[in-house]
Order: sequence, then structure tokens, then C-alpha cells
Amino acid sequence: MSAEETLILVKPDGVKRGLTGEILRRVEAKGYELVDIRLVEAPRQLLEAHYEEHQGKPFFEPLLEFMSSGPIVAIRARGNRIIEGFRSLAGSTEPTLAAPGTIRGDLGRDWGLSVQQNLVHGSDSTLSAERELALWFD
Ligand code: DAT
Ligand code: MG
Repeated sequence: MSAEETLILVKPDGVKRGLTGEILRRVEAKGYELVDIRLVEAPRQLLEAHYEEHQGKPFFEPLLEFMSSGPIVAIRARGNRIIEGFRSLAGSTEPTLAAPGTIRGDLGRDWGLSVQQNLVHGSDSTLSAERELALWFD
């Protein structure tokens, strides 16, 4: 299995709470390579494209509003099976249910809002990694 790349985002809640360093530390400690990194105030158009699979769902507007609420740290990272591997480091979508030891499980919780503010995004397949990296880095 050869190395692949994924898109990791530290979402506005993670940046605001000063957790960018802790999140990067976990990615690096796992042995993944940071290839590129940028701080982005994401325009709506970018967020709509990024989350196109969720258009029409009840949390879509709150999600875009949340993702527009502050800067995002976008990371291009590389490693063997990193797409699955980072999803595993991140933990499941709902921070309340995410396993201890994961980013969401250790550092996140439910804020009682209509959208999950769960600190990070990670691409979920090779296809979405390619698509998302092109959106955020090209
Ligand atoms: P993930 O970020 O784990 O890949 P996803 O792609 O299903 O999860 O959803 C994108 C984001 O939308 C997710 O990180 C938080 C929010 N979200 C998803 N499902 C939700 C729900 N049922 N209620 C509130 N927010 C939700
Ligand atoms: Mg997703």
C-alpha cells in the first residue's frame, strides 16, 4: 500500500479554542507527514462545494454558518492509509459518542446546537480526498 494524501481541517471551534497545536501534534505523533498548511477564511462558495453531499439536510445552513465563523487551518497530510487513519484519530462525528483517545472524544463535547462543532474534518475516501484537496489547495 503506497502513501496517500488527505485533507484535514481544524474547524473554527478548534482554532478558537487554541487546539490547532494539539491536533497537529497528534497527526505528527502518529507519524504522518505535513505536506502543506494554510489558514483560510473560507468563502461560502468553497464551503458549499466542500459539503455538497450534505446540501438540503437540516444541518446544512448551520454547518456553513459555523464553518464561516472564523479561520480554518487546512492541512495537506500524507502517509500510508492516512485517509482511514486520520478518520480513526478524529473519532466519530458526535463528540459525545466519540471514543476516548480520539480528537473528538478527548477534546470535544456536544454544545447543544443544531450542528456538531466537532473540531476537525478528514476526507472519507480517496475520491473525496482528491476532490477536497483540489478545492482547498489549488
Ligand atoms: P464527518 O465530519 O464525521 O465526516 P459528516 O460528513 O456526516 O461527518 O457531516 C459533516 C459535518 O456536519 C459533521 O462534521 C458535523 C455536521 N453534522 C453531520 N451530521 C449532523 C447531524 N445529524 N446533526 C448536526 N450536525 C451534523
Ligand atoms: Mg464527512
